[in-house]
Amino acid sequence: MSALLTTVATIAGLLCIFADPVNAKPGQSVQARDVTLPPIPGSPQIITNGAFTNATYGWESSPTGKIQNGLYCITVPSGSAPGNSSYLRTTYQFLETKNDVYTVNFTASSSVGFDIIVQTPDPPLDPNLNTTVPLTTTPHPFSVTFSPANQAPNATLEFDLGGAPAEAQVCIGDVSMKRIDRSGYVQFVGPALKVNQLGYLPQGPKVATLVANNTKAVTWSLLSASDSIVASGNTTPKGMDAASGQVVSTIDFSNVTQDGDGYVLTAGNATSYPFTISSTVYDTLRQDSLLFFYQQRSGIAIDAALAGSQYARAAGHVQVPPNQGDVQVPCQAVHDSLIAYLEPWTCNYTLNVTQGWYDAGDQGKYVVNGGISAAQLLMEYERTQHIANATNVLVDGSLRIPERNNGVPDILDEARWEIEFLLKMQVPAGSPPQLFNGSMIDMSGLVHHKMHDNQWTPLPTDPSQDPKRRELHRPSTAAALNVAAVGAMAARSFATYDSAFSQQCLQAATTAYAAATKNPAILAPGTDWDLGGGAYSDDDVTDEFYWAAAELYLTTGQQQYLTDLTNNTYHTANVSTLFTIPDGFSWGSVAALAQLDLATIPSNISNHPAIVQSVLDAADMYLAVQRNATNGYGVFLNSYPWGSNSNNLNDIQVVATAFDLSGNITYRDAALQGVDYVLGRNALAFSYIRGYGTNYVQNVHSRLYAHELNDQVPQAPAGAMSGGANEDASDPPADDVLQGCKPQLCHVDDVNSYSTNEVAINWGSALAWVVGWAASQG
Ligand SMILES: *[C@@H]1O[C@H](CO)[C@@H](O)[C@H](O)[C@H]1NC(C)=O
Ligand SMILES: *[C@@H]1O[C@H](CO)[C@@H](O)[C@H](O)[C@H]1NC(C)=O
Ligand SMILES: *[C@@H]1O[C@H](CO)[C@@H](O)[C@H](O)[C@H]1NC(C)=O
Ligand SMILES: *[C@@H]1O[C@H](CO)[C@@H](O)[C@H](O)[C@H]1NC(C)=O
Ligand SMILES: *[C@@H]1O[C@H](CO)[C@@H](O)[C@H](O)[C@H]1NC(C)=O
Ligand SMILES: *[C@@H]1O[C@H](CO)[C@@H](O)[C@H](O)[C@H]1NC(C)=O
Ligand SMILES: *[C@@H]1O[C@H](CO)[C@@H](O)[C@H](O)[C@H]1NC(C)=O
Ligand SMILES: *[C@@H]1O[C@H](CO)[C@@H](O)[C@H](O)[C@H]1NC(C)=O
Ligand SMILES: *[C@@H]1O[C@H](CO)[C@@H](O)[C@H](O)[C@H]1NC(C)=O
Ligand SMILES: *[C@@H]1O[C@H](CO)[C@@H](O)[C@H](O)[C@H]1NC(C)=O
Ligand SMILES: *[C@@H]1O[C@H](CO)[C@@H](O)[C@H](O)[C@H]1NC(C)=O
Ligand SMILES: *[C@@H]1O[C@H](CO)[C@@H](O)[C@H](O)[C@H]1NC(C)=O
Ligand SMILES: [Ca+2]
Ligand SMILES: [Ca+2]
Repeated sequence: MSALLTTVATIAGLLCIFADPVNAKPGQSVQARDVTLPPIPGSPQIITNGAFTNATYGWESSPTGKIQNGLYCITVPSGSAPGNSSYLRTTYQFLETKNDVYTVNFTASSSVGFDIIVQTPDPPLDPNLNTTVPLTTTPHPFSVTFSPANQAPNATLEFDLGGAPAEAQVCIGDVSMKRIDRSGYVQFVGPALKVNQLGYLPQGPKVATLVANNTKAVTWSLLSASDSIVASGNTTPKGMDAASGQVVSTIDFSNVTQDGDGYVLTAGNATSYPFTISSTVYDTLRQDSLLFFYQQRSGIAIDAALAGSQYARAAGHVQVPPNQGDVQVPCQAVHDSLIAYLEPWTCNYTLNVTQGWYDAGDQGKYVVNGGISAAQLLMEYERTQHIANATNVLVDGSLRIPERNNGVPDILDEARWEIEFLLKMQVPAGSPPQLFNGSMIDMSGLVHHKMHDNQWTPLPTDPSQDPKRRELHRPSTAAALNVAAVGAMAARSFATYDSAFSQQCLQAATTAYAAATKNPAILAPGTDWDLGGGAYSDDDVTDEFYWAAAELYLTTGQQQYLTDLTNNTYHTANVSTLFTIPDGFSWGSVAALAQLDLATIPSNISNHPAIVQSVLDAADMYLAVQRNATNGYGVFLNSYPWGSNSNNLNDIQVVATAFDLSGNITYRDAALQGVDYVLGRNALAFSYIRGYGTNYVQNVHSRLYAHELNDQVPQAPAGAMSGGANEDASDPPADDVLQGCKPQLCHVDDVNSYSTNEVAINWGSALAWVVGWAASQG
């Protein structure tokens, strides 16, 4: 998850207009939340004496100026260089909070027209505001909005007046700065009748949720696009849904199997959003969920002909200025590694670590998160090789990616873009020893945990324009085991298409596994955080050892890996240890991935029936969550952590695999119902998937798609998924508008809400696996 990726923004010189944060649709009734919100702090004036009513108090200038008609006027000499040789500035005792939003207003004129710079410098970090405004002889009001990349206490606001073409009298007044005021925000929860806004499979379950503050059944009707009643019945009152605090009833119209678009459900006064019934309802999303990965690619130009002109961009991080990475990337500089590892770790080589996918809303590349993401794509492919009646539809030519028509299934091509990056992160054989806990040790064959900028970059940032130093962080056992597991998986799937690459993957995997076995406790620490990236720390790598041994055994059949995996404590652990609620599995808890593959992929393992049973038991555990009387939305969640949509989807992968293994239709129906949640059958009647449904996500947190901050960049492409409700949401918009929220309502569709609305590859891979499976049920 990108939970630890507290992303931030320097919006240098960004003038922007904000979309109305209230995502209300005309003609729809709006239910206000019934929790009482504490007052929002408001937006007090940040600048002291900005109207110069108290002489020059709080301001300093060079040269000295004087107050004239309520403006501060300075005679600026000609010829001085642009910059701060001549300036007017004030310092405010105020914290500029990263990812919050500020507006600065002022009025200015100059006797000689020229451009001045308005800045909030905070060296050595980039200024949060750095913009140019054109002065003319007429006093003109200016308004500049910016969203800080960096926390800046006691920042300075500075008007840099150098660069006048001739001696000029510059006058500035009415300086005002305020934080965004969200006090008018009303959360939109959509119509009271919540459906999967994309639609339902004809031969699948069809369940909707009605929010109605009573416990009596009411009549529901299903209307076709031509308004005729197709079916009707009575709602089933469920009482209070614990996660939303809403009193709900459910509607089951599973027996309707007639294809059609534009169906709506009605009950009481409520009318649902429209939806489709079709066996192909998931087919387009199956592709779009994978195109998200193409658009996250590093090291390759994104082709307008494939992605659409609005998503075309130059290759990111190929060391074409201003990029410093990712072709010869050094290890972290000692002044930062002292903070990250409490000792001066570094290395004296550079690696070419181009390619891979940008992790999330940021542009770092993290091996453990890239590992699980590539693994889920490989699992989506491998499922079609081993499960009866499942066929790979994501064949060569099926996706709009550069490798269409190269003879290799496109889903494998997409995974390979990440796998090639993962292999490049391996410490070269024979590398000099590196510092760990005071000793110099041989880390050859281990894998660098991550690579990213040494400081946060603004929203938006085009990856080709990122000027920051990119750095390798310390190798870790967990990263090595990810490469071992994913390398082994890739070796299997690529064997028939590219035996050289298959061999290369297996070689990297066995080398990484051996290095991890030799160095079993080089852990990624939580202290390696906020230096331009997230920590992805993990204190327990027993599960990573289990996953790596399982995948290497499935690929090679070798006794050494079988011995290691059967001896691993996870092999016979309780189902609730192997598969956790609500996580299912995650980048740091991968034991379940081992069991899913040991159950699915043929091998000679002796306790195969027990492993299959373990997956079925896990599915039963999730079914109990879904069927809990207090769960009105059919979701596999009983808590809502950061990226909760991915937790639900990973749980679905387990339940769907239980169906694949057993053919038991109960698992199939449960899994399909779980998918409805992310597409709108939720307390917010909100589709978290861009372009799918009616009321879908607009403002995901991403440097690529920060349209809300700059209309020169696009909104996210169809198929991009928001992380979703987070009961511990904390970021500037969430802190303003989600105080006291019920877990399932803790979401705000705001570009700065990284804790509820970010995109991430490991969430996208969960979506891809699940919709690939759901599409196969049509
Ligand atoms: C006005 O300026 C004086 C210093 O010249 C300062 O002592 C005083 O606090 C200021 N008044 C206000 C209201 O800021
Ligand atoms: C401010 O922006 C200008 C032009 O965009 C750039 O030349 C300058 O280096 C920036 N200043 C800082 C301190 O980053
Ligand atoms: C900010 O200014 C206040 C008041 O002058 C001071 O107490 C505080 O230490 C300053 N904070 C920082 C981080 O400089
Ligand atoms: C800036 O000016 C606009 C337009 O007059 C006004 O709506 C806004 O509140 C002002 N903002 C600040 C921070 O003074
Ligand atoms: C729902 O019913 C409860 C108990 O009857 C009542 O306290 C509450 O105000 C009602 N809520 C709404 C939104 O009508
Ligand atoms: C499905 O069941 C409902 C309620 O039990 C009934 O009204 C409807 O006619 C049935 N529809 C079909 C297509 O069988
Ligand atoms: C339905 O709408 C009518 C008229 O707008 C209103 O009087 C009634 O209370 C509503 N019923 C419910 C259950 O909301
Ligand atoms: C870095 O890797 C890329 C992709 O594999 C390759 O095209 C490029 O030539 C490499 N650059 C160097 C300097 O090795
Ligand atoms: C595969 O499809 C056949 C024919 O549709 C069906 O009889 C069989 O049950 C299916 N098997 C599984 C495991 O779904
Ligand atoms: C790299 O570091 C090792 C030991 O830390 C040292 O022996 C070696 O000379 C260094 N190589 C270079 C090229 O600096
Ligand atoms: C099994 O694991 C234990 C530690 O959990 C270890 O001490 C033992 O050597 C391992 N046995 C084998 C055969 O690898
Ligand atoms: C059902 O959910 C409630 C509320 O989340 C929880 O307290 C209870 O333990 C759950 N019951 C079961 C059987 O899981
Ligand atoms: Ca292909
Ligand atoms: Ca772990």
